[in-house]
Amino acid sequence: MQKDYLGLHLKETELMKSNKYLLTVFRMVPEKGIDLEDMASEVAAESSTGSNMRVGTATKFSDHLNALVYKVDKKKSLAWLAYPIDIFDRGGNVQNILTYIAGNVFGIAELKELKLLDMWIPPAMLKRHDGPTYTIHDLKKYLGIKNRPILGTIVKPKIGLKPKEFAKVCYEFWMGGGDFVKFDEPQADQNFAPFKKTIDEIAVMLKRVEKETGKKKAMSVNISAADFDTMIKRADYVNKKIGKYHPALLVDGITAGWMAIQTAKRRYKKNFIHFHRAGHGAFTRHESPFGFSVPVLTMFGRLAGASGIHTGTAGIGKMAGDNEDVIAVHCALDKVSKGLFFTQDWGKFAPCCPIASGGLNPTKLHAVIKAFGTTDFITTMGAGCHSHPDGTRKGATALVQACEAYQKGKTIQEYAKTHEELAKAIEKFGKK
Ligand code: CAP
Ligand code: MG
Repeated sequence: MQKDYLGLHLKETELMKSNKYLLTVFRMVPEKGIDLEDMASEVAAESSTGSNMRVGTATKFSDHLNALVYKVDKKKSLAWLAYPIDIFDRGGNVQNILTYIAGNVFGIAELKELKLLDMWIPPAMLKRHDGPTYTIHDLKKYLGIKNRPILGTIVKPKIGLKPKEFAKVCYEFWMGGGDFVKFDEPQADQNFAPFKKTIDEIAVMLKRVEKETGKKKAMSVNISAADFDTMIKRADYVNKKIGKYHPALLVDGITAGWMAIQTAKRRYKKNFIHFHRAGHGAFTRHESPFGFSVPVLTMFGRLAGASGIHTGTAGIGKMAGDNEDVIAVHCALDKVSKGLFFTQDWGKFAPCCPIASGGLNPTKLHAVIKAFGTTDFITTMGAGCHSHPDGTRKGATALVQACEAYQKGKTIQEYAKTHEELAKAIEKFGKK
C-alpha cells in the first residue's frame, strides 16, 4: 500500500472540473490475498512519480504530481486513477503518456491482469495535442463521395507482387469502380519490389485510370521504415511522384511506433495519415490480460493526429471484435464520444476516420454500415475483392454494387438480380 497515491475522497466531477487530470479506468486483478485498493496505489505510484516504496528524494512538489486512485469497484475488479497532466511532456506526446500509464505497470509482479479500458482527456490536455489535419471529409471531397463509405482494397497477395504486377492490381480495382487502394502493412522496400519502382508504376496507373474514367482515385502507401530518415525519404518520394493524387501515408503505428505516427502527422499535413495497427491484438484482445481496449487505442490514434485508424469490423469480418469496435468508431469520429465509462468532449478536435478491414467482402458491407451507424469510414476488402470468381475488377464492381444497393434502400439479393458481379460475389461468399 502506498497511501500517498490514494485519493478515495475525490469526486470525479470535481477532478473533471479542475481541468488538471487525465482520468483512467483499469481492469485490475491482483494476486490472491492482495487488496485492490493497495494494488491500485502501487499501480498509481509506478505509473506516475513513484516506485515500489516511498523514496527519500521525494519533495512536496513531486508529491503533488502523484497519480491518485479515486475509486475502486472490488466486485468488478475496476480501479479509477487520475493523473496530473503536468507529469506529461508538454509537447503533445502520445508516446510519453503511454510510457507512464501503459508502461512499467504491465510488468508488476503482483498483477494478474491490468487493462486500460477507458480514459478521459481534459480540455487543457487536448490543447497540447495536434489531432488530425487532413480528415475523412477532405478525402471524401477530393474523391467526390457523399453519403457512402470510401470503398477500398488491400493489394493481395500480402507480399510477392513485383512493381508492375502490384500497380496492375491497383488499376484493376480502380477500373472496377473502387476508390482507394492500400499497401498491405508489411510491404516496404523488398528485393523484388523496390519502393521507388513500385511508386513509379503506381504513378503510371493513377494517370491512366484518371484519364480513362475521369474520376479521382486514392492510394495509401506504407512509409513505415527502420529509421526516421528512411521514412521521410519514402514519404517525400511519394509526394514527389504522386503528390497531386492526394496519397495517404500509411504508418504501422504499433510496430513503427507513436513517434512515427506523430512525425508523419506533423510533417505531412496535406496527406491523409493512415494508422495501421498490426500487433494491437496483443494489447486489445479480451483474452489478453494486459494492455488497453480498442476504444483507448483509437482515442490515442486521434490524439496523435492520425487521419484514419483501423477500428475493426465489430466481429463481422475475420478479426476478433465486438461492440467495442463500434464504440471505437464513435471515439474516432464524434465531437462528443461515449467510451466504455466516460463521455469525451473533443471540442475543436478534428475527426479521425474509422477504417473497417479484415475478412470483409461485398456481402458484408451493409452489416458494417448498420453496425457503425454511419457512412463516414473507409472500408478495405482484400481477399473479398481479389478472390471474386471473375477477378479484382469485378470484385471491385461487386463492392460498388453492394454500396449502390445500400444507397437505394435495397438488399444485395434484390440488387443482384440485375447486377451480375454482385450476384457472383453472393454466390462465392455466401447468401447472408
Ligand atoms: C485485411 C488486412 C488488414 C487487417 C488488419 C489483412 O485484408 O489487410 O491488415 O484488416 O486488421 O491483411 O488482413 P483482408 P484490423 O481484407 O484480405 O482480410 O483492420 O482489424 O486492424
Ligand atoms: Mg493487411
